[in-house]
Amino acid sequence: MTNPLFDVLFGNHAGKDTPFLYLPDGETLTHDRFLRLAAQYANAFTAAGLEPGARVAAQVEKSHFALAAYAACVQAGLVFLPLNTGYTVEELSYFIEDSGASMVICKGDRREALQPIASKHGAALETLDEDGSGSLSEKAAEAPETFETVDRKADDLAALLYTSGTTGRSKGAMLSQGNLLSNAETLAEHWRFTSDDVLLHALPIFHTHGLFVATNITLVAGGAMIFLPKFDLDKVIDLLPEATAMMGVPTFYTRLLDDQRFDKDLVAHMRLFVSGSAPLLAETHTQFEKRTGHRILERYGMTETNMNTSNPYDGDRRAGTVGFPLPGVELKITDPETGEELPQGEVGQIEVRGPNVFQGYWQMPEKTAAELRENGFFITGDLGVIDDRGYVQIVGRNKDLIISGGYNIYPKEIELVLDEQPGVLESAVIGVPHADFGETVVGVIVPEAGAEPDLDAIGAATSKALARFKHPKKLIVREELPRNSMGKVQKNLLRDEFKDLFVNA
Ligand code: MCA
Ligand code: AMP
Repeated sequence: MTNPLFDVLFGNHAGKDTPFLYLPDGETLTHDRFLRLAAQYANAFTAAGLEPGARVAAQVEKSHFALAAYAACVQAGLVFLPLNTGYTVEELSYFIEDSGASMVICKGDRREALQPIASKHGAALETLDEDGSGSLSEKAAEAPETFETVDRKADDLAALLYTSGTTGRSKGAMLSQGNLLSNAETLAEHWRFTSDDVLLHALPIFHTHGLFVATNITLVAGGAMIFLPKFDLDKVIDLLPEATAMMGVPTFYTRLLDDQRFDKDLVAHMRLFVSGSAPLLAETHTQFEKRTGHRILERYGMTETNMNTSNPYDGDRRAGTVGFPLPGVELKITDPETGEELPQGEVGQIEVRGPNVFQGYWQMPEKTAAELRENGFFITGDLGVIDDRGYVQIVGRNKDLIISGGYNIYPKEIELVLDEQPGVLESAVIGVPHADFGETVVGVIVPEAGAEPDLDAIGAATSKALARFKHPKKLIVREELPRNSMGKVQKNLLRDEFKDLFVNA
């Protein structure tokens, strides 16, 4: 028996003194040292009574300790549930309850606020700060540096990642060992990663992009990562000469292009820049090539599916497209009404099937049935078209979603909060173009008859309920919302009206 994900990502590197992580303080962590640290955390988890299959929810800052906690979960057969560090206590409460997490790991300064919630739901609470301090590390420090890897099968769950939904209720996407491993192996090969690669890692590690794409691929290849706590323009520019590859959301690339230090010489030795999580403007692609001589490789994925398509490594990387379905992934464009496949060249909804596609939504069989067909095709909610050369182009979304700086925001979640505020009759939340984040959030509020809603108080209520990146950058008061003859709010009219709020300012 084996643990396929652990064996390939981590076990293969046991005993290797090759560099794995270049840390911000100048220290280099070898693959072997990292594995010994992970084994200590795995021992700490087991000593706390966690059984294979138990969920471990972690809201911790990015650090090699946090990454070791992920590796430890894989080794101990636990289901890793990473959470955006921006989530409020109210948001966390839902994830802890819904997932039935057996352990919650948080920053030290969150312990007090989370203790009652963890206790209420019977979860153990441990702390872990970015410098490695906290109760989890204290327990791990006492533990042996070896751990007997727990057997797992390809269809056992490895991770639970929450993704918001159009109803405002987040859904836990269940990702199996096989989902993560197949995609990491495919991408490592497709993008030619080897043990010589050094990936400049500036993404957060609580999402698919930073954890399952950037990190898992590097691990499959046995390469190394320059592990930055976050995207810091000066640091990225300083460190690019040490790297061979970088992955980022479009905001990374527009910020780099806005800086004159970012030029051909700085990236002469780089072999690959990958973009995803949000649309990369064709203009950014073109400017990037002009400035650096590199063509960004754009790919397309989702939390539920990992990566689905990619532009070619060799061959034409076409601006404004997300390339071809990855090996082993089937993609079709269907009529949203009938589900029938459409002829090439017609716009429809994108559906995908393959070993990358998740196992369903945690304890939400109806939602799973609505989006994951019995024949294995997953309805992505993205609208696309396949061009005459087979490249997939994403032309829009069939779901009410805003992507700000690579973070997904579902308007419904914000509307539910706004609608509850005193003096508010109803609201509509829309995404409008934003020069830095691609899109940003605007809230349109309709007051109750005779009421004058207090916008400061509404801002404060939003802060308590929702992570900062979801807050409307502007609240606008309107007498009424535009509606069609069926009574449906015409958000397209609002988006059009406010489209210049953040681009021409
Ligand atoms: C930070 N802020 C944001 C965002 N990030 N507001 C809107 N959208 C954002 N994305 C807010 C903070 O709350 C703060 O607000 C202010 O902006 C500055 O915060 P700071 O941390 O300094 O921001 P930053 O460092 O400039 O961050 C911007 C960023 C970051 C570098 C673009 O958001 C980022 O790393 N994004 C990557 C997201 C990602 O990995 N997505 C992948 C999801 P205030 O000043 O008001 O307090 S996975 C996925 O989508 C699929 C599967 C896929 O295909 O990959
Ligand atoms: P998430 O909810 O974080 O899983 O985000 C998945 C969504 O991000 C997809 O359904 C797309 O709408 C969007 N997305 C990811 N990559 C791209 C891309 N390269 N171009 C356009 N949209 C993308």
